[in-house]
Amino acid sequence: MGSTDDKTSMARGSLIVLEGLDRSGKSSQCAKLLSYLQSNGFSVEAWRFPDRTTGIGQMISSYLLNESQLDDRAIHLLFSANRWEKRALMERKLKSGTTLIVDRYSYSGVAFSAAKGLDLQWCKAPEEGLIAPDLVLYLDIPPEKAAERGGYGTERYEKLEFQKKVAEYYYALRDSSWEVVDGCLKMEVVEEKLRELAMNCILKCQNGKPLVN
Ligand code: DGP
Ligand code: NA
Ligand code: NA
Repeated sequence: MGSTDDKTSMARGSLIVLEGLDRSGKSSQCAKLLSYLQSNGFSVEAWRFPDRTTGIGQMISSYLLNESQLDDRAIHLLFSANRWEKRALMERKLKSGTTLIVDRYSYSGVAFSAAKGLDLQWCKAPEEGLIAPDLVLYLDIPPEKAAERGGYGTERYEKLEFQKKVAEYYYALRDSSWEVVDGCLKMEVVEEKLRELAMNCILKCQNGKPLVN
């Protein structure tokens, strides 16, 4: 179209979230997607939640490493607060045209806590008002298969029975922003699918799809 030197008409970036069980391949796919988009000239950053670098993030990290104990609801609210403390920066980045590739977001927040037996609606409440993802790429892998992949580490949630429950909640949370990608396909095939879905999303956002909470 015409000139875009008016700042208010600058194309915004996309909020693209990757979700999946532990060991689903999310983190490596985030890195691959980031470098693909960067090498194609897009303004893009990789983020992750929990962001363990903040004060709240350090409390979360110590909990995940079983170095501290916290009430289930208290840790739920800390995970959520960790997303809230980054919200303003997230909005600025998106509005200034930067696409964010985010490893985990509110869906992890709800699925992991609901899997402990907390009420689903209670779990969702503190996530309300965070920026809604434009696209959620769910890497779908059977919990048994994830457990085999080099084994789990020692973090709190990396146990097969628990991950099975998390998977059930993830399925219950699917909405129109989701694209489910078979995480058992060859890595290169998954990579290609994610590229295509991400590119479509970025173009829609550039063409004026609004940013919503
Ligand atoms: P990661 O750094 O992506 O490996 O995540 C660490 C662990 O924390 C992983 O088992 C998933 C879990 N997790 C991530 N976000 C949340 C959240 O918001 N709430 C809860 N309860 N768990 C989360
Ligand atoms: Na993990
Ligand atoms: Na990860």
